[in-house]
Amino acid sequence: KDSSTKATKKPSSVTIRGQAYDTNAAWFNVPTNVLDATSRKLHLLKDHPLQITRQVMQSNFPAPTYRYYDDLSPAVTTHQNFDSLGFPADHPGRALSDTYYISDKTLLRTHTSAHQADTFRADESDGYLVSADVYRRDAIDKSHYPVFHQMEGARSWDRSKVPDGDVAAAVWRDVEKLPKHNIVVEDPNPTFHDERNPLQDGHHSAAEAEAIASHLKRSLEAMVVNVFSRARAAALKGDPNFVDEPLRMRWVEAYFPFTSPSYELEVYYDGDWLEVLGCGVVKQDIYINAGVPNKLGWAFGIGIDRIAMLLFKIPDIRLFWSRDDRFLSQFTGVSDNLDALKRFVPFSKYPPCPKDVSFWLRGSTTEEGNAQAATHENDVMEVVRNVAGNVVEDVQLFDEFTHPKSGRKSAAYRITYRSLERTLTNDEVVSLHNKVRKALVSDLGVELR
Ligand code: FA5
Ligand code: MG
Repeated sequence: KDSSTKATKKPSSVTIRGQAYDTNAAWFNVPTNVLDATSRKLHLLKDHPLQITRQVMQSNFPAPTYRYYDDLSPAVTTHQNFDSLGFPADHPGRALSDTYYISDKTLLRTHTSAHQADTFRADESDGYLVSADVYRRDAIDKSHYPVFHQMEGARSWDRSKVPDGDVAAAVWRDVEKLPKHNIVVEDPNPTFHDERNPLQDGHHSAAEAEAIASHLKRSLEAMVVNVFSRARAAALKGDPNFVDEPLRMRWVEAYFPFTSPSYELEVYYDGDWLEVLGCGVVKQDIYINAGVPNKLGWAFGIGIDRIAMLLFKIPDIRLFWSRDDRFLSQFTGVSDNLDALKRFVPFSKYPPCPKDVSFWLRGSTTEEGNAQAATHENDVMEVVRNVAGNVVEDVQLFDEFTHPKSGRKSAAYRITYRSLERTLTNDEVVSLHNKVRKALVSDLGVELR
């Protein structure tokens, strides 16, 4: 079952945020560097760009309507992360190749939605925001790191507390109170669609879904407009070459097991549409299972790192984890004065050092006919990360073929080594790369070519 690396010595228990968890050898796949990240809490660290970005985003969802939860532990149950949200048993997100497991019952949350059901059950306010670190086994490049941060927001209305029981009218009154903006947002699709993006029949009337979706979209547009006006002000202050273009946003249809209808919001950035958040009308079963069947409303989830990279123009996601003063000192004082926000000034870039490695993959059966897990790309990523840490900038699969006679598969990867903090010597990179090659053999059972 376990296709993850052997490099991780499997402890019988691990401690996360002061709480001990028993591991299970067949499931445990959390490398030390990822485990160490669980204690960093970058989104709470004063004057850290992720903390500043969280603050800017939160200011658009004010108390007391919204209550904030910023310090929930990342160790959650598979029930919280998947089952409570209606993920099917065979959903790919549950695989060991995609998710960090502590045991068959406990994992590192892959999204802040893991707290939806519990928060709906416990929270008596109209809305909430959960900001937290989330964990995914993933590719390695300048915008992907195994740990990132999300903010989840939800807003509910209680049927039993709305005058005349007319929820749609009550929601529209709340839409009127939202901040206005004058940006034309592209939104070509209907609010719901029978096949592609259905209304929850039997739970919501068309009028209710329309009202809730409008409140959802107007609230999120207002936040993005606010974030980008701060980003624009920072750019105008610091960058003489800044091209001042109007903000463009568009809504697209989406799918999540726990919302319907569902949407994603995209922002036009650097010549391309960039997905910034997913959202939708909360599946009524989640409220029902949480013991609050009279509630109905919306939820969203947004990536904080991605927004912080746009806000400060930070070029590499690894920088958030830096303890280098040349990085951290650039944000001093901003937590207490958001108007002092300015763009990040990159320090000199050290040269990249690319090295290639190619190997025969482990097959799905051994010669003895034993079933064996095939090598997953995320396993390769993790072996490289375990050996090279944050000195690896990018890992790209650049060649793949199957031998016509033996049927064996070969893969070739280009690993780009580059430190954010100093120039690496060639000897140092050669020695690191040799360690990576050895670890690929010992941990994944591949055969080097
Ligand atoms: C989710 O995680 C859903 N839980 C969002 C949601 C919440 C939908 C509530 C409906 C209701 P998704 O995997 O698309 O969805 O991630 C949401 C956002 O997190 C993305 O839009 C993006 O901004 C950010 N994100 C996702 N993956 C990464 C990554 N590898 N690196 C940085 N940001 C990421
Ligand atoms: Mg998405």
